[in-house]
Amino acid sequence: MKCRIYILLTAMLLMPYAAWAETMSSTNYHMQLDSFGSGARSTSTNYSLKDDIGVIGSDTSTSTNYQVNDGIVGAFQDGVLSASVSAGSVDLGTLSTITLTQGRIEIIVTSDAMSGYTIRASEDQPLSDGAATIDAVADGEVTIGSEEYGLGTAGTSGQYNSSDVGISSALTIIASASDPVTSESTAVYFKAAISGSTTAGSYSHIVTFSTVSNF
Ligand SMILES: [Ca+2]
Repeated sequence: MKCRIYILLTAMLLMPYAAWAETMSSTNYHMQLDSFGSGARSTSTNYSLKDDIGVIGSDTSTSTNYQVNDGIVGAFQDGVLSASVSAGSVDLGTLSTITLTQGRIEIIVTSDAMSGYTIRASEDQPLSDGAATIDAVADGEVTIGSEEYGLGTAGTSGQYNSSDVGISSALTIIASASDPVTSESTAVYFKAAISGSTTAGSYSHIVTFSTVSNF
C-alpha cells in the first residue's frame, strides 16, 4: 500500500492587547504610555501623536541571551514572525510489515517575540483511503509490525524528540520556544508502520502546521 501526506503551513502573528497599569488622561488628553523625557501616544480632539523624544537609551539592545526594546516606542514595536516548510508533501511510498517508513520535513521559524513561538499540528482527517484508515499511534512509539502512524521531531524546540505522537483534528503542540529565535529549525518525521491485517490501499491526508508567536 502507498502513503502520501500533504503539508500545509500557516504562520499567524498575534499581537497582544497591552494592558498597562497606568495611563494618564484628563478632559483634554489621553496618554496611553508615559515615560521620562517627552513623547508617547497622545491624543486629544485635535491631534494624535506617537512620539519618543528625549528618552535616554531608546533603542534595541541584544546579546546572546536577551533582547531589549527600550523606550516608549519599543512598547509598540511591530513583531516579526516568519515560518517556512521544506516540502509541500511527503511520499512515504509503499508501507511494509517489516520496516518503519519515515519521511522528513523541516520547518524554519524566525520570531522576535520575547516569549518565543509555538507550532501546532492538526489533520483534516485520519490517514485514509476511503473508509479505511491507518491508526494514529497511541503508545508513544510507531512500532514495526503494528498499524501505527504519527510524527516525531528533532531540534531544540521539538516536543517529540524522544517519542511519537498521533496527529488528530485537535491542535497538538509539536514545537515550542520561550525566547526569540532566528531561523530555528524543527525537523518533523512522519512515521508509519502496518500490520498484516492493514487494508491495502492508497492512503493520504492533509497535515497543517500552525505557527504563532507567544505573548
Ligand atoms: Ca507502538
